[in-house]
Amino acid sequence: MHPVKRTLVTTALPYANGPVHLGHLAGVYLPADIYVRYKRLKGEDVIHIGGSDEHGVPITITAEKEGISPQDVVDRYHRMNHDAFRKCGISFDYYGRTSSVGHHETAKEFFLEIEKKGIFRRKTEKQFFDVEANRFLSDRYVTGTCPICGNPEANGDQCEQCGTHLSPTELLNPKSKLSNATPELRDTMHWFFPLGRFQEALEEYVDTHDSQKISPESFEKEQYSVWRPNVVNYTRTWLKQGLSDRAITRDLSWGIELPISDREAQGKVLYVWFDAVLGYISFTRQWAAQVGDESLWRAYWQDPESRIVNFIGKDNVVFHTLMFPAILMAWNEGRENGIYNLADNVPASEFMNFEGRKFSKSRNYAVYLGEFLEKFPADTLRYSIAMNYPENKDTDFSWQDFQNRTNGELADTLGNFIKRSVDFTNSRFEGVVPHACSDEEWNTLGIEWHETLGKLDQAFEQCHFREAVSLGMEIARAANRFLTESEPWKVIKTDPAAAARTMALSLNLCQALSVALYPVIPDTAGRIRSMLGLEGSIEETIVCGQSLFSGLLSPQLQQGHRIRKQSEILFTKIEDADIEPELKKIERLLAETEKREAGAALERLTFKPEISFDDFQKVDLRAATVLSAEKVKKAGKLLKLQLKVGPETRQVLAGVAEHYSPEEMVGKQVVLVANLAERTIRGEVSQGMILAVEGQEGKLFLLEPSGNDINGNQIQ
Ligand code: B3M
Ligand code: ZN
Repeated sequence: MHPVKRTLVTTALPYANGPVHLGHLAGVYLPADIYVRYKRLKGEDVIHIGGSDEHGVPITITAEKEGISPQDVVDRYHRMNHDAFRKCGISFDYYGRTSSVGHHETAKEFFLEIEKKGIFRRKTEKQFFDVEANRFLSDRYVTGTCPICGNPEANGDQCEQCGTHLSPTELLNPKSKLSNATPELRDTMHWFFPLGRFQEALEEYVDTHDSQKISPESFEKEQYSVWRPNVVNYTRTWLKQGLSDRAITRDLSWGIELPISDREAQGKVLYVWFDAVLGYISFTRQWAAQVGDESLWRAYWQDPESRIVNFIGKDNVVFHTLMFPAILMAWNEGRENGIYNLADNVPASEFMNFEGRKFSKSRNYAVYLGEFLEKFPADTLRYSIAMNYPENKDTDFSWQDFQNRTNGELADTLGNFIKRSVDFTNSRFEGVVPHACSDEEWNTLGIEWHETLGKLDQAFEQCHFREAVSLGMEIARAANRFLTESEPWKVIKTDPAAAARTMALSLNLCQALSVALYPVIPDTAGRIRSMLGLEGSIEETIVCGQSLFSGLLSPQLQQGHRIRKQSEILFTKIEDADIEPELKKIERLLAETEKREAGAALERLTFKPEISFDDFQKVDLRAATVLSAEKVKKAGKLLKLQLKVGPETRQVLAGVAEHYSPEEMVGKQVVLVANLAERTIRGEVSQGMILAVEGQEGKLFLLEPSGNDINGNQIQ
């Protein structure tokens, strides 16, 4: 690989609106930490920058719910998450906060620069306004009935029941979450970032990271900058649809105020995603100030030979591959210096599920990192999770797997080997390395060091963390096998020199393992070193420009080196009784979910309040015939129907695409609610509604009146 001058690793900034759980750890923070620790071991210049995302509507909603200030909310979760990461050994060089003054300054600087260049567009749009609360409502503050599935508690941006993305104006019976009042539509002006203006430049940027587009000649050089297929695909889907203007301001009081005095800017803040991605920059600046070299951050962001890697989850892809790069392009435009680099790689993970189900904060179906670490050591978790790293498909964390890996792989294989090596050397060789190992002997252990090292390097560099950690564990297995098969406890009676050779090689293997497994189990690696009587921690041994990894190629412990007298148990086995309460908890949560679902079913049996005959008479139901049907773009559940109703043709959008194909629909007779006020969904007009009934597992059945010549007739 061509040498990289320096690497800046960033991790997605978790919202300071709740505790991070194991899913977050698995997708973003652990892989990033493994990656930076590996780079440090290699003596490379690398920094890891992360922090809390402290703006956004969910935070203000939490604050209002609890009757505290948004600052209180973010203070609580920033501290909690930072602590949990520390306990888990996630080694940030800097962990910042987007509510910090420094971050606000950076974000304002970017806004002003882009504003000054005239790149933003100002547009007036209609938005819901809560008259009682006297403020505009962002999407999340509006709730109402989903026009697709009828869920009465859909959010203004999405219906949780059917998953459809909505805009608040599409909701039926919209209500303000603040006052429960019906909001009214009012004009409001916002700043828009014209993503489309950067379409071509972004396409070129993506091309340079797409394995399909990189020329074979440069592939060797670029292979570590190739994006994963999921990252390229998500990004291309957006590019194909054509990029449009994105509003980057919101009518809110919590966030970064616009740094201009125009009247229209009053009461507005930057959209959370616009400021959050800039957090990577402001935190690097804060880090530089902290290490006493104010301008050092530029080396990581603006030296073309530096490399940036953004670790994120799959739901954050386009913000990092389109939005953030476009913001940087806007900044860079027309500049001679102070030009920012774009990310070289964006390793986005899939999701890790928990006992077969998705982690869900709202249902409290999660294991929070801080809580976990109160019961079990960080390294056992880091190891299990690394072995379940959701690199290119969703994976699953289960307590059983955690117990098996801890007991079988960490305790029985690794821990046992280290302890046996140290104990036997202490009892039979007075605690000193009893033999000078040669490179030849090192190469008779059944481990192809050169090959293994090459593979390890590749695996780490390409973020194949499961493979990298497995390779490390392979060394432990080989070591364990070597010691067991050499039987020094027997051989010592007849051939003490052979036993001495075995023990010297074993101790050297312990040292090699402390290096190879350091990225994933750093605390254990340090404990192995100290048992081996090695001075200083691994971190202290690291020298910039020198690879500790290449030390694996030959034995490092000299004959006569004294190890520590006492060994220790590296991993305590996990008993069934230890995980039993956790399994019980899952059972309870699942039972609660079932109960909730049963409750919802019962609710379905409850009839709506009585109406008068006159009320019913107001509804105009008609027999209609489907003339044509087609799918609606970006709305997987919708079919656009043309209906014949007597002399008229009506267009109706119906949420039945998952139950009926367009072909099946054509020719059907259906029941149309003909006098329902017209509305617009996904930019398409819907003039009425057709009736259906729900069956098992949400399956929909259309009401199909049968009879000859009934088209257009009233249903009574
Ligand atoms: N806070 C979303 C999330 O936690 C967001 C990431 C920001 S990265 C700049 O999923
Ligand atoms: Zn819905």
